[in-house]
Amino acid sequence: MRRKWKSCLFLMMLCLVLAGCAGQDMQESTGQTQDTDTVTESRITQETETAEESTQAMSEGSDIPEQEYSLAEIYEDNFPVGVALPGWIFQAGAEYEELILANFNSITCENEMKPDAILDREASRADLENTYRRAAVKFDACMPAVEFAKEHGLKIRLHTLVWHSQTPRWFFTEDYTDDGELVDREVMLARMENYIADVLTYFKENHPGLIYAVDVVNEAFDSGTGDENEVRMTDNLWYETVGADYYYQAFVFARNYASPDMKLFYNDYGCMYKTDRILKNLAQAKEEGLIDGIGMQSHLSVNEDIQYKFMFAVRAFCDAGYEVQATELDIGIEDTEDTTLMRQGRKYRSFFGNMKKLQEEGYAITGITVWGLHDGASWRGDEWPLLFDADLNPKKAYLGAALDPSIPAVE
Ligand code: 9MR
Repeated sequence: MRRKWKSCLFLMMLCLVLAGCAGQDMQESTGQTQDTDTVTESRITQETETAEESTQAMSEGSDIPEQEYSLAEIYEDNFPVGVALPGWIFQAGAEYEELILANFNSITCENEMKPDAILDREASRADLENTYRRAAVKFDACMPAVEFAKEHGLKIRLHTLVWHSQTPRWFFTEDYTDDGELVDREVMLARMENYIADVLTYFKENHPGLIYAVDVVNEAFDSGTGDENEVRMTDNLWYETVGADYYYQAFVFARNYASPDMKLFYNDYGCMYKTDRILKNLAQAKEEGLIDGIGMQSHLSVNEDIQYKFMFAVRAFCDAGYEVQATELDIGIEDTEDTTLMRQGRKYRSFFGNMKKLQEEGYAITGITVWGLHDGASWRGDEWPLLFDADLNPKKAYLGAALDPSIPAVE
């Protein structure tokens, strides 16, 4: 994988050198800046700013910076480095594929393994007698990701089985219609069990070894919704049909049907602000051996305290016996001034650097996944939160994640 990337880079560099001035003329006539072109074509090169950085980054006799990284390789002794990908990206062309394969060894489907992608409404409604307790499922939406991962030896995080969002209302009703009457606890527990069983069994039997982590439950705890333990009560049909223990029941079923190499995760946002609540609510499942890890989504902003507050939560979860994965990392900024991009780079450096350090100290950190490949494809596109810009150019965020010396650590 790396060799392919290197030879591709070499070819691109050769072309650029040969193209020389002609290339520059063309840039002017097409209105593109040289900076954009150079970085775009070399993809994994870096914008250099100071003489010192230039000396370090330039290859001899060429003005093409030769900084080359693979995040997966940098952290290969620590944890997998993943990226969330939408389905369309597998048809988006070779440059996307190259970039993914050069940097990541794990992927998460951004939407295609969620219940609204897997549940088959037509098939469920067509055969209600047989599907009343076991809704039909289909896996066509996630197939491009599954095939891509298998072809290139990547692993997949399965996101997600039980979530109040992106789970259609019809799944909770008597006749699988949007406005039907909600079923009772017993029926919904059966549907939950069968859904979890069918999804996990499908991957276990058809793609053994592919799924290494499963977000069994997503975002179940929220303050101020009315539940005494701060289980999310509002806008949550799982809570409404099954009750406050729905997340616990999901882990019971998941453990029953998962293969031993599928680690079972509770995944949530804002984990550093609700560490105690998460630990308290998961205690029973943990005690019973039903859960392996906590997925800290890590949708952060450049103003948040990563080094102390976030890492404190990581240590607290690990100390309580959980694995920790950062499952949806992105770090938003408010503008794209150079100084802001540098701050973002430093935050990424802090995030990756501290996670690596803790892992090396023995904390069970078992993955970092960024939530999207580039700013143009991010759910927070107006906050430029990712490692690559919309033209796939590496940002200072990327250099920070790669622990490049041009991005000073936050001390
Ligand atoms: O990135 C996902 C976006 O494409 C979807 O429109 C959105 C719909 O709910 O879900 C986004 O992913 C979410 C993830 O599944 C759970 N944590 C929050 C993520 C961002 O909203």
